[in-house]
Amino acid sequence: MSSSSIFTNAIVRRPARSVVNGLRAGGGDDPSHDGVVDEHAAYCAALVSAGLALTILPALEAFPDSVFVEDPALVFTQGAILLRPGAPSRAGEVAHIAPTLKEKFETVLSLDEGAADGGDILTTAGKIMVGLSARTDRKGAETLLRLAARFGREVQLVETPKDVLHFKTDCSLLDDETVLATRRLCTSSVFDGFRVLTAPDGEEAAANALRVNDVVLVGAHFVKTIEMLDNAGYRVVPLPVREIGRIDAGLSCMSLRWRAA
Ligand code: CIR
Repeated sequence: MSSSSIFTNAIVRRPARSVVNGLRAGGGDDPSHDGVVDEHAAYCAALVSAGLALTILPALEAFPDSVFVEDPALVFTQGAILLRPGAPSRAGEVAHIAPTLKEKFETVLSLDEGAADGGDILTTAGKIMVGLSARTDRKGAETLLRLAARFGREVQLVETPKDVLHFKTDCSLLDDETVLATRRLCTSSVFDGFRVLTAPDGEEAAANALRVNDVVLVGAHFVKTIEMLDNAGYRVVPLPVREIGRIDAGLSCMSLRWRAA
């Protein structure tokens, strides 16, 4: 199996009632709280079925977007980095995830300058790609580059397409050699050296899939993407994402995943 897709552990956080007020770029209806709870439960069950040991953190009412634990931190086998989310309403989430990371990892570093969201960080087998976006600025990305070097990891700065929330809104890793990406992202040379499967037109949001061990979690209503991945030989687990999709989220953002040493 691809080294970049092997995970043993994950952290998730229960959705707060306030999740209905989660940030969204394009406006639109609130998600239903019950719907998000159901989608989150299905997601947690899928991670457990894929073989992960889950740590489930309690809901944080003061932080509507805190269910998206991917954004305040970056984790690896060797340690963790506390980030600085670019949305002011999310900055306080870092202090709430820090104690758990300090319990789980011997080394926990902190980004002390700039801004960076985990949603902009794609960890591949060879390097960590950091997308500059409205949430991740150059200062944050360059600081991250220096911190990741302390874990022996190389960082490549890349551009997130304009008006796209996060770099990983538009891509996910399917295995060490292959990414699933939107057409608008792969027109740049960002994935040179990778095999690229393009999300079918109209299913751009499916690009935020999640490869975990031997399965790929994909939004259940992205039927063309599921067929494409199925035909390419991946074992797809379809999951409901319509409610979290209303607040600009997909499948990577609800967990922090790593392979224990
Ligand atoms: C936000 O705008 O921050 C949330 N509503 C969505 C965050 C999604 N995070 C992710 O994909 N890593």
